[in-house]
Amino acid sequence: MFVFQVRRVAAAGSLVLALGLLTACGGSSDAASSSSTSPSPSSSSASSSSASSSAAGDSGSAAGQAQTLTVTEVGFDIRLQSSDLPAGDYTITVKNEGDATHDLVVEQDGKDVAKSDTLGPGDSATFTVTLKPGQYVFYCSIGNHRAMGMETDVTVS
Ligand SMILES: [Cu+2]
Repeated sequence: MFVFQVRRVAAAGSLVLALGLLTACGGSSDAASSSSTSPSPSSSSASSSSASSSAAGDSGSAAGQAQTLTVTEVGFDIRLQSSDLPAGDYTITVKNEGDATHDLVVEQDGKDVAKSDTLGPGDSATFTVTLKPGQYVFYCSIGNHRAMGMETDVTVS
């Protein structure tokens, strides 16, 4: 009976040694803290759990994929493929295929949230905007173009 207990202690000791070797292999930066002689087994297990959490590393940012949208301005009309868009990050390309100078402004609840450069006839430009669920208006801010009909409602959901 006594011999059996001694063997169990020896086995436990070798297990601790093996775990120590594994820890040393896993994170060399924590070798100093794991090799420190701590008298109580509870504190040693706490240090090993902190070592494993530090090994998780940074997960990075899950950047959403930007969607592309093309808006064409012809005459005093603003045309886009769909006036119902899913929310997300957008890269909007504006093409001025008319004979006048135009731009494109993205307005939400009466506030401009994004704007393209001013485009001469035949020019195009790209800008980015994050569209959240809500009601938007895409319009041209040049002169009185908006009053002439250069605006279109867009629903983002
Ligand atoms: Cu215009």
